[in-house]
Amino acid sequence: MRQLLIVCLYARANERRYKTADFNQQTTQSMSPCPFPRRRHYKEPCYRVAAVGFGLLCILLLAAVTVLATNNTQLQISYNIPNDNFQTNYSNLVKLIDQLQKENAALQKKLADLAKHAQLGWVYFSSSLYFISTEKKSWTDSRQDCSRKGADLVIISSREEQEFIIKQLDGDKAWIGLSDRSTERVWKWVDGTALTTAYWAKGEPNDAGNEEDCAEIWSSADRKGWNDVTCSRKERWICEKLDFQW
Ligand code: MMA
Ligand code: CA
Repeated sequence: MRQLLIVCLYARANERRYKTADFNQQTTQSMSPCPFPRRRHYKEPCYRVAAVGFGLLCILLLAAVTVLATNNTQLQISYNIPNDNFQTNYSNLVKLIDQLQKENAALQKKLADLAKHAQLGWVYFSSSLYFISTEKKSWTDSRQDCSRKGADLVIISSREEQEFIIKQLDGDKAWIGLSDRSTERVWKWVDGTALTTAYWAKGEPNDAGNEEDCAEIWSSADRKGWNDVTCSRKERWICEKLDFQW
């Protein structure tokens, strides 16, 4: 039905074109006959024209589809992006960038914090920051100073940490966060934990004069290790900030 309509319109259009051409030439001649005869007879040739047109259109479409498909494949190959995962990969990248920006900001903050501590004399070792005073105070006043600095007196929990502190002290001595003030001979760290592994100097703790309840660390060549002394004695002290993680 539709094909028939197209054929008719085509035939009529040709007929009209012929008539117009004749008028423009101002001729009195009779109009040229339409190459497509009216009714019945034009049906077959017009059909053929339509079929050829349709065929050409098909070829054109096929060529277009082929070109587009080839281009798409080339695009995928050159960017190496699997088409199905493109959206997922993109949103994963966005998430990753966001995460990296946050991590970078946190790291910048840590670095600034570390720089500030270093400027004030703190030293970093194995996830902790250490401050060794030049001043001398009683054990309690020393502990208070550490607290003001956001720390506490040092808790020594490994041979490496012991060696590190001895090295830092360079022959001198200083308070550590250990005492038996609450119960005699029961040594406790400032965080409330019991003493398990001790690094006492030879012959210590001796509670000389029955009044030595606070611990200090010696670093001299001949006497290395901890010693118990009178808590009111004025000594240098060591503060520790735990868990300074990178
Ligand atoms: C000695 C020794 C220690 C004691 C101090 C007190 C130098 O070391 O007896 O055990 O604590 O003296 O000054
Ligand atoms: Ca002692």
